[in-house]
Amino acid sequence: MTETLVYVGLGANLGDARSVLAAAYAELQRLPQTRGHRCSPWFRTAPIDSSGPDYLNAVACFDTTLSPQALLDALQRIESAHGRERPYRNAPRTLDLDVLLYGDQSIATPTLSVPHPRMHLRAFVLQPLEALAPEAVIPGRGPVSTLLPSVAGQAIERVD
Ligand code: A4P
Ligand code: MG
Repeated sequence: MTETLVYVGLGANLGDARSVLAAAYAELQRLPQTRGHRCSPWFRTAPIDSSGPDYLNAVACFDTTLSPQALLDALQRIESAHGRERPYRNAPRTLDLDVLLYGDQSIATPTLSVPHPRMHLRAFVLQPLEALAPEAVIPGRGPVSTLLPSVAGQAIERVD
């Protein structure tokens, strides 16, 4: 089966966000049918269209033979294992894992929209993505480097 390079957004703003993100990335590395994992630096970011404490965000990438839906299912299992609850849309969350990019594919099903429909508007996605893959291109939106200036007003700082 063909391998596809996928990008996954990681975010947390409740509880011990550092431990949760570290555990989530370790779990991504253990997912079957995945290899070659890499993770961006971590960033502290102000909530966008959301409330609560600052978020910790990162972007990971890896090669996988999982289908887009199987990947989403795996991400949702990891979220649930970290006590993710969904009281309302954009509620603060212990862990959010989003499929950002699945190769250069555009996907629109009832459960999955790829590229993630809001990723090009968000510094908390674009800045880690650029740090991980400066050459990345968002299908239908363009190179990440050309999108970054439009989100320059959003508060974000790299965490060491
Ligand atoms: N779904 C469709 N497409 C996708 C995709 N590409 N990746 C569906 C993941 N899921 C996708 O998601 C609801 C449903 O979207 C899923 O069941 C899936 O079938 P969810 O994670 O349960 O709900 P959500 O997190 O409230 O929605 P979503 O779309 O992840 O929210 P956003 O738009 O990503 O916003 N501010 C900062 N600073 N940092 C953040 O990380 N995150 C959000 C979440 C808002 N503000 C933030 C941050
Ligand atoms: Mg989500």
